[in-house]
Amino acid sequence: MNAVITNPSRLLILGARGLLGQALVRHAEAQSLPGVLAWGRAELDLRDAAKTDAAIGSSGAQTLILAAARVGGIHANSSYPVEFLGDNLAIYSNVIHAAYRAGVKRLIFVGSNCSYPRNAPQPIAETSLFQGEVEPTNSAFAQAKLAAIELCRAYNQQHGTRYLTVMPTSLYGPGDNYDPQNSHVMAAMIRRFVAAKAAGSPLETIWGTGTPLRELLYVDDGAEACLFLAGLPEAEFDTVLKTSRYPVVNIGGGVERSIVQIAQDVAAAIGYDGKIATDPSKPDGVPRKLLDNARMAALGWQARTPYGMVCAGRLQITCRGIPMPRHPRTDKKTKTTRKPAHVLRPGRQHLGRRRNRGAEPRDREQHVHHG
Ligand code: NAP
Ligand code: UVW
Repeated sequence: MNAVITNPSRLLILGARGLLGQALVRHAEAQSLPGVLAWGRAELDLRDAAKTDAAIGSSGAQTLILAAARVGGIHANSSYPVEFLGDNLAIYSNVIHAAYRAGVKRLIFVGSNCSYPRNAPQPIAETSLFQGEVEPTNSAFAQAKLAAIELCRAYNQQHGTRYLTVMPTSLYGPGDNYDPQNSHVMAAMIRRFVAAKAAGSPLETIWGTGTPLRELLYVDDGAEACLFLAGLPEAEFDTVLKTSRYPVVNIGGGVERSIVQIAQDVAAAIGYDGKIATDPSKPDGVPRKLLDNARMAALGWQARTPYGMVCAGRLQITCRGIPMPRHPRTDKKTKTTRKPAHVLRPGRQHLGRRRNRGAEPRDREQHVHHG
């Protein structure tokens, strides 16, 4: 499985310092793809329409993966819905329009499982899109994704472009964001239990009932799936685009665990032996969001990285990657302490720097992004 792909031509990765973006860069390098461009925000703020148009226009990109977005946890999403909607609408519309003007041949827009209706039948098929209300705690974020999905569909219809949205399930792995306000469930748990173990805490309380289920996919599998789609032969790519009204494909096939189980998995991997309690007064988020992976399976792709013991090994690796806790805004060292990423800057073809993704916990509460 997963072997039959052609190389995406002249690939541009946007959001290259994010969790998924770093994995995309790793895989592009491992496949020795020629002429890959990988940009983070430092190279190009995608909210700036003119600069985005100029940079993508002169990039020579034939294939573009849009993995940049303003991403945050339940707390951040609830506190700053204007920014989550406004920034992401700007990023998505600027990039999609610039890609059209630049004649980009294939665009892979990274959507999210959170854009499906909160009560979608499980496992969630691509045809469930727009069939109900999204989870209110991340509504602004999810609606920006839905607008971008519609925009891709509209460009395909009106201009004959070939823009595809991928809908990954919850990702975890090295390079995750450990900021307590902005982290996804696995990273939030890792941070929490690393700190609990270091403090010798006898009891850790996690938000909500602990019963919601999350499907977890190792980020390298998610990146591999994006590149697999980007490199599909023409006819197969067109079939994926036209399978349903919206040109969308799920990237699932991970393992499903409850929030409490994830906490236990992480605690065991880290060696935290205190008690774990739940706080049902705090929000749960969506009760379940298991993706139907049938379309990817039919194309011959499936997730490779098993959970369980392998996950424990991966978690230990990930934990070792957590830098000494410092707040990025109060300690300039945090911006430059990590190994440089292989990032080619627009117009200046030299290495960029990966930002430090750790942060000082601001409080003892867990603003876990149950995404
Ligand atoms: P992430 O680690 O926060 O990465 C997002 C990246 O977007 C950041 O590294 C940031 O760049 C970049 N960015 C933000 N604002 C930008 C701007 N104005 N201009 C240019 N770049 C900007 O998030 P992720 O987890 O990799 O997620 C990537 C995509 O996958 C998102 O669309 C997310 O919704 C989707 N997704 C993620 C998951 C998951 O579990 N992680 C699941 C499903 C879907 P800098 O670092 O350079 O500032
Ligand atoms: C949410 O689920 C809110 O975000 P992401 O797409 O980053 O997982």
